[in-house]
Amino acid sequence: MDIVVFGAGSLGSLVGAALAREHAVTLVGRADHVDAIRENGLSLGGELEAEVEPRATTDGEGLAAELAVVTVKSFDTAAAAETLATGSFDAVLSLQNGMGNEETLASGLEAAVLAGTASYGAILRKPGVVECTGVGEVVVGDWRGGRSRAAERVGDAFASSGLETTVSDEMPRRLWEKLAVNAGINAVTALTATQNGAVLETPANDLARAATRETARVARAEGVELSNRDALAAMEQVAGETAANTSSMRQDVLADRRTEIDAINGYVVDRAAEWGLEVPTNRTLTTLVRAWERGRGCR
Ligand code: KPL
Repeated sequence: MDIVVFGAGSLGSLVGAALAREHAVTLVGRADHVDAIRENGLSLGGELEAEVEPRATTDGEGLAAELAVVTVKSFDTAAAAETLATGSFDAVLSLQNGMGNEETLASGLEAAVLAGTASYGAILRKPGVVECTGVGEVVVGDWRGGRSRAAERVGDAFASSGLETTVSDEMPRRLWEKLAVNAGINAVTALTATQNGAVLETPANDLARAATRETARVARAEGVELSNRDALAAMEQVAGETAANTSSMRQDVLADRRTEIDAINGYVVDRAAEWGLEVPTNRTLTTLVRAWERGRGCR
């Protein structure tokens, strides 16, 4: 399959390197990373290994492929949709954190839009070198739920590259479950400067569980069947499996970059307000991370 990975950060590079073992991959990324890939190829190390030579470019305009995998930060989704609209794709898969990305892509693109979640741990060590710090799972499916031929094909392409892949016909629930996981882990680890496993220990555990429970409650208000028990089990399972990993929000904070707080805990706060629900833990986490961003001049 011809695949464009749009947003070659940590996760995009990991997925791109794995896919390039079996497919014709073009990575769209930053200049230093693109230069390194053109010179020495892309090296994937850690718990997944690959030395591959995908095409790499900084210019995402006018590309054509069967599939575009979107891995940009959630606040860059609208810009990504505009750029992708200058090219031609049969399907576009969002493999991003946070909610609302699929709507943004669907409103700007003709292609079939798929939703995805990925729980692999990834760190971009230096330009051209990405490390898999935890084997997780990729789940793909139609973003509105239900069976989809496009999702089956994309699932096969991922699985044939050695990525643990599940095709799901209940993506809305999966996306809320992933949101509950990220709401529990990301801001807490970013603010306490800890690895993901710290949310299993007191006192971070109380905070993470409260944020996760609140998210599940909002999901239920939205008509999604996600019990507190399932959401908490998912959050603690991911925290356990990625215990030694640095969450993406902590990586952003360490690099003085804008975080995805608006699309994670901030999204929970916004949806809760629509339903008249109180989500004090998500509200506090959102306020603190936004205050950090303002202090660093990155919002
Ligand atoms: O998605 C993640 C992230 O860091 O954004 C988890 C699953 C928490 C893995 O670190």
